Amino acid sequence: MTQALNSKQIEDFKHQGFLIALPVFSHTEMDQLNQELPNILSLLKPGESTKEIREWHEASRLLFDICMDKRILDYVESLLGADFYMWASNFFIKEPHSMETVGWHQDAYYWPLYPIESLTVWVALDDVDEQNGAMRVIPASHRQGMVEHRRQEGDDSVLSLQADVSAFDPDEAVSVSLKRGSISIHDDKLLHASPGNASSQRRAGFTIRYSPNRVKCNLKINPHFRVFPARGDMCRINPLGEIPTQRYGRLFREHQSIEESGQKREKEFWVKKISEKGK
Ligand SMILES: O=C(O)CCC(=O)C(=O)O
Repeated sequence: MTQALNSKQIEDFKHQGFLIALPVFSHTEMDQLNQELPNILSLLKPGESTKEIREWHEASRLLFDICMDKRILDYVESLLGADFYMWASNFFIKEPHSMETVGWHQDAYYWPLYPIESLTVWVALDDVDEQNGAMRVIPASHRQGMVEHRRQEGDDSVLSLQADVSAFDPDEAVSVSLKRGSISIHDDKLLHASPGNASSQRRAGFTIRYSPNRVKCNLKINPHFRVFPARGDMCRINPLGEIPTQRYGRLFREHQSIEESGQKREKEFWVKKISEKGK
């Protein structure tokens, strides 16, 4: 098994639920990627925002190759073990002076995946810090299990289904500062959020999600779910995706919104709770 992370980093991830500042891409590679990014963004239709760029690794070889970069997979293998797949990617781009935030949440609340064992790699396309709206995380919050999420309207968050802030202390949050080309990794139960970008510097991140092969998607909730085996055995319990051949491409499928998926997932949690009580 590949051990790109040392045993202290693996322990830290288990205890804190995240790792930061892991080097991956060189400055030259980042310059190249940022130079090519407009070719992807130009595929958005009028009225669509960068949030709509979801799972375009299924249509764009440029993005697919980032998701399957050996250096990233080596880190992920240290945490998930020898058999895992990649299944999602999206951009979180905050332009200068953009007040859009991401409310407190746990990724697993939105994903119809069982068991809850997935993780996210956040690739920094820019230098990211408190000034331009870096992600904030609550260390070790993944160990307290799932927190109730509630609908919250009327703030600047791109997510309206947000974690109940009475269940944790937002003042314990730490900022995930990253140099461009480096990555952070977070557990799917870690509470995280991000503030607006009041600075004059762009804050762009590309997130990639990975799961062990034993993790199965409820296709009734997400019928578009496609996996790309990354390491080890072929994943046989989820539908396989097709590797894209064109360098820049987009999906035209009707995505279920993240909110919609969260609502269905919320119902599932609810049903589970009732059935647990009934035991
Ligand atoms: O980049 C951000 O601001 C939030 C990212 C996020 O919520 C995630 O990667 O799950």
